[in-house]
Amino acid sequence: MEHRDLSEADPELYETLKNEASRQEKEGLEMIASENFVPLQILQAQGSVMTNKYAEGYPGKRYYAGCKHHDDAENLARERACELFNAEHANVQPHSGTTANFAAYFSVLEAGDKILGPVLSHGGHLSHGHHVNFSGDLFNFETYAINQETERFEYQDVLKAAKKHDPDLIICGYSAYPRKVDFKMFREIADEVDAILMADIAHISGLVAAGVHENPFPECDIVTTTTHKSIRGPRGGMIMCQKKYADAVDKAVFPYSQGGPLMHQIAAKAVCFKEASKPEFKNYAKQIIKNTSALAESLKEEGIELVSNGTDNHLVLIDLKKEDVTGREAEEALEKANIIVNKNMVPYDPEPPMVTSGIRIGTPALTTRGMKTEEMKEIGKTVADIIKRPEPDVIERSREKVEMLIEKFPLYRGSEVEY
Ligand code: DSN
Repeated sequence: MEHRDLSEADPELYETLKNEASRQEKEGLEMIASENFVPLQILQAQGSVMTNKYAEGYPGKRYYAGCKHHDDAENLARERACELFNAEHANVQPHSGTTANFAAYFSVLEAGDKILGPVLSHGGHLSHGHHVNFSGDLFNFETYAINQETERFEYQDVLKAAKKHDPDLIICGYSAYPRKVDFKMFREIADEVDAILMADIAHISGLVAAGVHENPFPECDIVTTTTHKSIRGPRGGMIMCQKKYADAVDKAVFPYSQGGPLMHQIAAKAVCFKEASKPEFKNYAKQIIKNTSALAESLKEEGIELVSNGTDNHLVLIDLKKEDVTGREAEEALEKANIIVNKNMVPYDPEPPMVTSGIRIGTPALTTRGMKTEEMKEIGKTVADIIKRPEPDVIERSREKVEMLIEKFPLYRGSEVEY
């Protein structure tokens, strides 16, 4: 086998990687709430020899020989996850958040069982019962809604839905909800109807790990997450649970829904959990909250409406119903100014999903770059300017401001990361 530098072995692909590195470094304000930038140590683990091995099974019980170092890596990831989240058991093998949810459902339910989840346009995820997803196809999903007045999930509404539908499992935790998730409230409701309680903390796991958001344990029975959002690790998923569900969860991941684990990703998850346990990460998570709050205040000062009138976490959801632009138009205009966000349904949205009346904006990635509240205030004003008047002169002026801002906050520049 010939080892060659990627730049020589595959110049076309190398060029593509360089282009993407350059885009991330210089071309835009990354404000998609689910994205982040990982440190070099995560990239190293992901690009390691751990990719070369099949390791079906779990530490100490593999289907192939030669897994002793893979056992060490997976044990590190599992133990660190349990410590970080105060969990009794962790399965770090899910390839993604959606496959984690698949396995989590099937660890305690059978196809056709009833799940109560959020109305999807009220902050849920495709894998929380959308009809185009396995979840909506295989399970009997019923929903609870955001309260139209407070624009939050309220006890009486969720309880009413739970009593009406009598679900086997209730799911809480969202992709586009700017407020804290009240796990105690959900536990009370789950107990009322004798349902299993599952939380999907994919978006907020970094905040939970750092202690700036309530922990879903001990209230929740099963908790799923991705590892690449606010927790700033490699792309992947994870399931944590109370001990009594450990065997069922492990079996539902392998052999029920996955084959060989992606051991290079699992090695990087171990690194991620170590990073997330450090005091620096706590400061990072606190800064995310301060930054999002500054962004929200600045948008409100410019007359922009926010769902629930603010935020407790890493994202704001702009409600554009009273503006002259749709979510799609705002997303496109902001992209022209190199502000990267996504259009998003807002609760009770009159527009379809490809148009929407909302914009979701998150701060984890820019906080990783080192931006603070001052920059967030400036960004809030710029976003508001574009929403109010998405004309070429405003976009051009904003693009120049964005360029100057990015220049001051290097990402991988100066490090060993080449692509
Ligand atoms: N795509 C993720 C998000 O943006 O929330 C969820 O999978």
